[in-house]
Amino acid sequence: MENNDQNTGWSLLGVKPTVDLANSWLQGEIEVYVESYRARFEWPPEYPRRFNVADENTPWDVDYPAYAPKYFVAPVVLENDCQKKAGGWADPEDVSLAELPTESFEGPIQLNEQGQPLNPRGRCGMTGRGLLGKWGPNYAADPIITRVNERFGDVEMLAIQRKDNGQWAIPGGMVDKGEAVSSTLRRELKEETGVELDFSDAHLVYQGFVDDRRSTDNAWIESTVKHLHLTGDQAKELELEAGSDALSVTWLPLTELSLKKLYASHGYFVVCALGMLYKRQPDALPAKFLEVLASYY
Ligand code: RP5
Repeated sequence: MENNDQNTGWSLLGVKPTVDLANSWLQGEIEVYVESYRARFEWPPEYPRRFNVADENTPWDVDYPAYAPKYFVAPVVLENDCQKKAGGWADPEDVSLAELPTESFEGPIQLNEQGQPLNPRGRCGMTGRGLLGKWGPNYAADPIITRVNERFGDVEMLAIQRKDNGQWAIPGGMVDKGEAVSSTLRRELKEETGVELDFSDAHLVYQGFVDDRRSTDNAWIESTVKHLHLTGDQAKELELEAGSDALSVTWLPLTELSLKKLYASHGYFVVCALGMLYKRQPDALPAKFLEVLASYY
């Protein structure tokens, strides 16, 4: 693509980026693929230590007799067994009693000899469900809302600070049983930020595996990620109010550092969403932000 002032929108701040966009990942098709890293090397405080799995030993078809991960299921999951408690959100602990899907966004789901689903990114050093309610994929929805702060020229996202670990995050959440994902996106945004928005024109960024520290060999999160980029006037109308799951809510300025520090794969999702926006509408983002996008890898 030709790199000139007409088609790249440098005019918004009158500054040209210093990076070579011609050689950037932004030039190609933006295909979102999430690796498993946090799922192998991080875990919530209630988990036992993960068994350390080297990259080459993660695939299920690699023979790995020394593999000895701990089994862990959090008490809160057992207490919410849907076959024992009305309104329970978790599968029964006995996997043979659970209704397992045969495929997910990641393709057909493999089972091990005990009938337990196998994580599509391979071994991650712990078996059981940990803090996740479902055997196999646990579906989430992530609404990315961005704007350009006209006063400072920053690109900002509507972010919440999570109560469980204090990290900033997309205001997403789990899809309830029988709920349409479009409703989850709306509901979670409202519950966590106080903001009500319509997602019918939102752009689909990704559907698949999330690199979440709660993942195990047998339970993981897959999300539908959608993006809405608001005009300054649309964003001004919104009144932010942190919900009960959030410590706070803010328009978070996006920098290389703030993106890297976002929860799970959220920084990557936001970068991909804004890269896709840049391709649809090169004038939408200030030149100085293109440097942040271009240097993401
Ligand atoms: C992440 O966990 C997903 O991307 C989603 O944002 C979130 C859902 O979990 P809770 O916020 O409900 O804990 O993996």
